[in-house]
Amino acid sequence: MSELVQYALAGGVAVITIQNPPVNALSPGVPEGILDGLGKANADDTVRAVVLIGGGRSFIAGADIKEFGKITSGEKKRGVGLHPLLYALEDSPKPVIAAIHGQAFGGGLEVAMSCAYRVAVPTAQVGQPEVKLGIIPGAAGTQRLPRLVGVAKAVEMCQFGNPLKVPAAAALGLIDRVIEGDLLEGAVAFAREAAGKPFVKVRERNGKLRTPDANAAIFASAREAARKRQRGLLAPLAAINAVEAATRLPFEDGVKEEQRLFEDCLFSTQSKALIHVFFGERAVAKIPGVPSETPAYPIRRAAIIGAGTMGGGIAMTYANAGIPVLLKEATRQALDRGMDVIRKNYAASVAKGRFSQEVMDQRLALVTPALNYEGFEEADIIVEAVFEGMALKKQVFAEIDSIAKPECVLASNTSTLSIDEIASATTRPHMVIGHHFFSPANVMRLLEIVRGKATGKEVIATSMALARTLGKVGVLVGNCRGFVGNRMFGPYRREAQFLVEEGADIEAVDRAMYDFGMAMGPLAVGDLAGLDVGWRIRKEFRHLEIPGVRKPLLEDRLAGMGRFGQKTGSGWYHYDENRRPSKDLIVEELIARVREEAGITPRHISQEEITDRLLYSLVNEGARILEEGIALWPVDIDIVYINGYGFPAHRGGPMFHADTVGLDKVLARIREFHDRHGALWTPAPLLERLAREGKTFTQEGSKHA
Ligand code: 3H9
Repeated sequence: MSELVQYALAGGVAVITIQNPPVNALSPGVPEGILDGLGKANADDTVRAVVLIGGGRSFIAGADIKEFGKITSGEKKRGVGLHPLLYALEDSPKPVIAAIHGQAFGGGLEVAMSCAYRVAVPTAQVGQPEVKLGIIPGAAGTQRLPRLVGVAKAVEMCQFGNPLKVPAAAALGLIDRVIEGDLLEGAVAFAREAAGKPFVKVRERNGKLRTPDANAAIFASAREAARKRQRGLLAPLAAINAVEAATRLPFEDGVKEEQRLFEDCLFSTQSKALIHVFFGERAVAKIPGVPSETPAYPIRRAAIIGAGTMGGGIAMTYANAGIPVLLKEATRQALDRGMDVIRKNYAASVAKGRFSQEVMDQRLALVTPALNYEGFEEADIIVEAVFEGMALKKQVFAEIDSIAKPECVLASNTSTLSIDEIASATTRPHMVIGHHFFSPANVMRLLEIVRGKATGKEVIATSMALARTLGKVGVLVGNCRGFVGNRMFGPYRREAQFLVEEGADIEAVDRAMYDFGMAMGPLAVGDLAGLDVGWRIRKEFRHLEIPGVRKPLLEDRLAGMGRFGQKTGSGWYHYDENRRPSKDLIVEELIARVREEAGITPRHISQEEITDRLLYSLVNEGARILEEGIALWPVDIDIVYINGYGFPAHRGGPMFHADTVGLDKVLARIREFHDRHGALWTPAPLLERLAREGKTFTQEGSKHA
C-alpha cells in the first residue's frame, strides 16, 4: 500500500483510509493507493463491502491543484486521470461506501459519486468548485452529478461552484444516509446492511436526465445567468455545455466531451490566473519574520471611533463575526445617523433574504453606540475611522493611548496617511498598525494591514488572524502614502483624467475597463467613493507636489463645484433618484473649458490606448512598490487589487496580467508613453530588469512559494 492510503478490516468490511494531509487532495499516489486497497478488498473472500474514508479533517478536497501548473507548463505529462479508479470503484462487485466529513470537493465528489453509496456527517460539504479555478469537473462530475441530483441542480453546482451542505445534498439524493454519530462506525454499519444487496451504478441511472426539450429552459437560463453574473468567464459556459452533453449523449461519449472542454479550460490563461489567485490568497498569510507560531492577542471586544461610512461598515464587520463593538461618535446627531445607516443596511439584507430578522437583531445588539470613551479600557482593539486628516488622527491616538489597556491593538483605518506619524502620537508605537478597510467595509474582502516601523510582530500576527475571523483577506503592506492599493490607484485615476482631458469620452474610459473585466470604470468608481475624498487627501499632500509635473485638473474642479459623486447626485455623471448615471452637459462644458485653459487640442483616443495607459500605470507603480518593499511579493499586489479594487480575478491581478502580456511588451508600451507624456511614465527599474532578463513578476515572486 502507498503511505498515503491505509487499509484495515472491520468485521467483514474493508476500510480504506486516505492520509494525505492537510485536505486529502488526490496527489500522485492517492488514486493508486485507493485502487490497491480496492483490489485487496475484492480479492479477500471475508470482505463483503468497502468503506472509503478520509483521515484528518476532510474526505477529499479534490485533485491536487499544484499538479495542474506542472501539466500546463509541460513539466509533467497528463496521465490517464482519475477514470480508471472511478470505473474500478463503480464496477466493484462489492459495494463501496464513501464516508464523507469535511469536504468532498471536485475530484473528491467525483470519487464519491463513483461509489455505490455515499454517507456523510451533517456538517460536511459537497461540491464541484472547479469553476472557481477556471476549469470544470474533469473526472465525469458533469456526467454523474445530473444523474444523482437532476439537471437543474447539477448545472447550478458546476456553473457556480458553490458547495452544498449535507442536509440539502441528502434531500437531493446525493447523500444516501446522514450519520449523526461516529462516521466510521455509521459507515461500517451501513456497509454491512448494503453487503450482498444489488445496487445500480450511478452512470447507469438515467432517470433524472429528462429529455432535451424538457431541459432547454434550464440551459437557456443558465447561459443567461453566466452572461450577466459571470461576465467574460470561459469555465461556467464550458460547465453548462458539459452537463448538457450528459443529457444528450451516452455516458462514455459525455465523458469524452467533458474531457475536451476540461482541457480547453485547463490550458486557458483564465485558469492559470485563477489558480494563481487560489494559492496567492493563501500565500499572503505567510509573512517572513512572523512565523505561524507567533503569539496573537485574543480579540474579544472591539471599539471604533467614527460612525461614518467606514466606521459603520467596520462595526458591522465585527458584529457579523460575533465580536461585540462600541461605536463612538462626537455628536448625538452623527451617532444616530451612523446607527440608522447600520440598521437600514441590515434590514436591506433581511429583505433580500440574506439572513433572518433574528440574525439581524443579534448582530445589531452587538453594536453599542457611544458618545464618550466609557468601556474603551476593556477593548482588545480600538479602530480609528475618523476623517482623513493627520492632525485629527494624532489627537484621537493621543486620547486612546491614555485609555486603552497595554495589550490593546490600536488600529487606524487611514487609507493614505503615515502610520509612523500617527503612532508617534502614542507612547506605544509597537501596538499601532493600519487596518485599511475598503468601502463598503462589511462587503469588500480586502483588509490592507499596514506595518509601521515600530509595529510589533504580535500585532501583525493578531491582525492577520483577525482578518480571517472577520472573513477578510489580510495583506500585509508597508507604510508609504497610499500603501499598496491607493498608491497604485493614484496613477490609474490620474491617467483616467488625463485621457479625458486629451479627448476621450468619460464613458469610453469607463467602458474600456469594464470590458477588460473590472467591476467599474475608474471615473464611475470616483463617483461611487466620493470625489471629495481624493480632493481632501490632495489638499493634505499639496506641499509634496512637484512644480512643473502635470497634474490632473478635472476632479478638483468637479469637487470644487460640490459635485462629490453619487452621494450628491452628480460627479463625473449625473445620477437620477435610482443612482442611474447619464452624461451631464455641465461636465462636458467644464471639460471643454479646462482643455482650452490648458491649451489641449482634443484628439481621438483608441480603446487600446485607454486600456494600456490605465493598466500599465498600475503595473509600473506596482513594480516600484515591490522594489521599495512596500509589498512583499507581486502576488500580494494582485490579491489587493482583486479583493479591494474590482480587478477581475480571471486576469490574475495587475502583476500577473502583465506577465501574461509579456513584460517586454509592457515595457515597450510604457517607454512610448514616457516619450510622449514625460516623467510620470518613467519605467520602474524592476520592470526594466525583469524585461531585460526575460523574466516575469511571478518568477520574481516564486521565492514566496
Ligand atoms: C479538481 O478536483 C478537478 C477534478 O475535477 C479532477 C480533474 C482530473 N490541492 O484553504 P486552506 C492546500 S480541482 C492542493 O488554507 P481551509 C492549501 O493550499 C480541485 N492543495 O484550508 C493550503 O496549503 P498551505 C477542486 C490544496 O480549511 C492547505 O491545503 N477542489 C487543495 O480554509 C489548507 O487549505 C477545490 O477547488 C487542493 N485541492 O479550507 C478545493 N486544497 O497550508 C480547494 C487545499 O500550504 N480547497 N489545499 O497554505 C478549498 O476550497 C479549501 O482548501 C478547503 C479547506 C475548503 C478544502
